Amino acid sequence: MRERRYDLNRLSKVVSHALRHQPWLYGLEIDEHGWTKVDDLLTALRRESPDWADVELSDLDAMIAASAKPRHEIRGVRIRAMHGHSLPGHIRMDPAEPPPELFHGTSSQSLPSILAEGLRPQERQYVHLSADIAMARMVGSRKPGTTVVLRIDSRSAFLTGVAFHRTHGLVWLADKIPAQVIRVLDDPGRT
Ligand code: HQG
Repeated sequence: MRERRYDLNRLSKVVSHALRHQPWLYGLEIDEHGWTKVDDLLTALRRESPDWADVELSDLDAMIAASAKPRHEIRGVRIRAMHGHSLPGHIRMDPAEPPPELFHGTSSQSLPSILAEGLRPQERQYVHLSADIAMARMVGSRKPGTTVVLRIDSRSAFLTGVAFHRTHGLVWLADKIPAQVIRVLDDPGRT
């Protein structure tokens, strides 16, 4: 096997940017389920940086394998981002019944608005929820201010008609989360 030459984290960030946010900058077409051709992505990456002139499928496989959190999925000749999209429109995801509770990490600065109007997708296509508290805390810690973890009664939300989508075991998507099913964890420092 070829010796790994790439910064896989950097590669992952650029792939995410291309597949989630601005595929047109890379000459990519994303279909309604989020897929694009691996060959087209490789062509775009080779153009993107001289460092990636020889990038190939095995490097994308290595990038996916190296990520602690699943972000990209390759199926046959296609690749897609599994969550995070901000493209105009909505990537179609299969609806699924969520686990009874899910979590969301955010900043204390956003709390009053979230408790008043619920969770909204903001710049992304969907609200992103974490399957466990540790991941929610990590997501929240990326925002400025004190991290707050919210517990979502996803069973109640589901029963009242909120659509959920499973991307992989760790991240769930929803169109919105009503304020009534959101609770602030008593001790956000505890896992
Ligand atoms: C907040 C990463 C005020 C929300 C992560 C969040 C995730 C509100 C921010 C994925 C609000 C949006 C997405 C309301 C929501 N009023 N603020 N009504 N409703 N917000 O970055 O969930 O590592 O778009 O709490 O792991 O932080 O990149 O979403 O703070 O899964 O693969 O508005 O991105 O995945 O922020 O993160 P974001 P997010 P990757």
